[in-house]
Amino acid sequence: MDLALAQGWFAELREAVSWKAERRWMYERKVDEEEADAAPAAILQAAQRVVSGTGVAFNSVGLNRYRDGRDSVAPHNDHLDEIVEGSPIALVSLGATRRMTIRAKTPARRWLHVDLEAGSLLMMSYATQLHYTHGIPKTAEAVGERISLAFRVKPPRASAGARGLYR
Ligand SMILES: O=C(O)CCC(=O)C(=O)O
Repeated sequence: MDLALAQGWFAELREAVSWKAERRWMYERKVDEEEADAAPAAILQAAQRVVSGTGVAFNSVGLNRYRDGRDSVAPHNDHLDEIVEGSPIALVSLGATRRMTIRAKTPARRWLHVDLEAGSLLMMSYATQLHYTHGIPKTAEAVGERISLAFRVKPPRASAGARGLYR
């Protein structure tokens, strides 16, 4: 993706989103729902690009904000009861590059590192969640702020909250 676009989305989301601590603020929506107006434009644009580029009908996006190298996400797999079976997860990265560690759950626990650069899209398959953990470790390096958008396909009931767009 164009770096200038990624930088624009980053700047908009920093301002428009009421961040709680450093992470996790969840929008649940369908791209064509009328409540879509309530989401920041950057989220709608990103959702449209990710849906059209991947062909996957993502209907949920979770936001994570890493203020600096001390903010991290422990190794985990996504809650499989909260996503449609077989559906992938897409991560869009904005801001500073952070390194993700992906590690097999079973011996010999093979691992790999992926540098998540601004404007990049990382797709993780459903099977990845069964067999691997992923996390963003802390780093002592002087890194700037990062925001990631995690797109998921949630079952209809889980995505139809009382408040429609938000959950
Ligand atoms: O920030 C990221 O790219 C990873 C986020 C993550 O692991 C998650 O939302 O489950």
